[in-house]
Amino acid sequence: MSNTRDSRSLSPHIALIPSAGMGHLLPFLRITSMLLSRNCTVTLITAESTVSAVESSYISSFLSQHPQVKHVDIQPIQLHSNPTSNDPLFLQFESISRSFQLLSPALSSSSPPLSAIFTHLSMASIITPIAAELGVPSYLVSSTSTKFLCLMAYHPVLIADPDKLGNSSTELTIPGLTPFPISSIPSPFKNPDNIFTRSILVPNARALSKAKGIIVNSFDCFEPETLEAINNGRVLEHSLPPVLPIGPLESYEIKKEKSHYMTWLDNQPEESVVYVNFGGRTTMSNHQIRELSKGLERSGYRFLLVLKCSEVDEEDKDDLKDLVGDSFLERTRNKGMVVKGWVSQQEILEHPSIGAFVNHCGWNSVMEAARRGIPMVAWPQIGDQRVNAEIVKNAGLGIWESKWGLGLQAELVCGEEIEKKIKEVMENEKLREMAKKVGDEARKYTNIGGRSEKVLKELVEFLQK
Ligand code: UPG
Repeated sequence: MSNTRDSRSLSPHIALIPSAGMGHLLPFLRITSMLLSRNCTVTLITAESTVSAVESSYISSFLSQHPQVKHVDIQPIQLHSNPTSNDPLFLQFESISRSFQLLSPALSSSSPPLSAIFTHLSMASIITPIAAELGVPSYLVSSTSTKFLCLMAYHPVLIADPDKLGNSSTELTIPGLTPFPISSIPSPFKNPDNIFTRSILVPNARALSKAKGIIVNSFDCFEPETLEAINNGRVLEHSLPPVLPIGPLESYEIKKEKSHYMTWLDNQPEESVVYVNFGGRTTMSNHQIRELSKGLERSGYRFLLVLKCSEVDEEDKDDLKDLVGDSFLERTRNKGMVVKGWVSQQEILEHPSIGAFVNHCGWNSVMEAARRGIPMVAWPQIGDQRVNAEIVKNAGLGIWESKWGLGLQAELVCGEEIEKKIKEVMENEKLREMAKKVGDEARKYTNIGGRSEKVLKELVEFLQK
């Protein structure tokens, strides 16, 4: 095979390297599809064993629907005994990041030669030096909010001056941005000895400035203050390369048989269903599941409730009846549907029957709701999610009860409180209008000529040169 760029009008050849977990994989698949429709040549580099079965199945069905994608499957390096953490995502991350350190030969022999490498933020410290050695520009893909990205970029300053997060502080100020409530800052940020902080946050925060740019799944009018401050060089000028907002990312067509829950949605009136899903890896206590079911039932609204009981899908063995109770399923048979495991959220959120979305504020979910203008009840748990919830509230996309916690250690939120929030999100006309406006804006940004579409077009044109 020739190693020179062929005459196919020098379309850029981009290698995409996602990180572990569905929340990181899906935005890469979407960007891959967006690049393909802009005539780019694309190589997707994934690790052979994934954390969840659903990850492998998404990769293989994406590849079979997009046969033009070149695929490199990397065998992850097995970690030795005595692992540093028991978090399956973290272990997978460690294993694939070690194997990606050996990617140089595969990347340097790419044909046609690479125009750029896109990798996830969490791989910045590994991939940016490889790209620099090969003389190929590297772009980081941020799957979180731009505001949380700023917090990551500011982390080296926090580590150098721990007083900024001292016990008496209630807020953290990053010059140029509105302050972050301390309660929204994930605890590993405050603990330099934490395994996540040492192995992922610190090296990657330092590597951000080495990239040519950071592609963010966001759009100016959703995070106006942050994007404006960055674009005008008022914030983190030396720690961040140019930030390129191309969101909300376009969904790609999923060809598969119609699922039973989609058929059920077809039979529900427009905007009548409350959709509840806490993403790919959020689990909650059985007690909290019972209270959530109670809240849904008491609200009187139709619902589609999706439950997961384990971060790793193949380990999820709990029976639905034990989780919500046999009688609950019986009583709500005509009103709701409960599904355990993975659903196609993209298809669900695009269905006209969906009236509201109760979610943990994983950023992909937030952008998917924004794209459709669906009002949310934000119920964040860990990581970036509280920062994201505040953005959702400020953008007018949803409501957030900041006292609510989620997850096994959190204080129980009772059914009556949940009922109230569901009624509020379904009945507050002003909120529904504001959320619709967010959806209208999102479409303006991503339609031809819209700002997000232009940013991607210009990037592709730049890489073509
Ligand atoms: N999804 C489905 N079906 C499901 C559950 C999720 O299709 O049953 C999709 C969903 O549409 C979304 C993605 O999977 O595209 C999940 O991503 P996200 O909503 O961001 O949630 P997490 O999986 O929890 O994502 C992790 C972190 C989150 C962070 C995100 C991006 O938990 O806090 O914002 O990664 O970095």
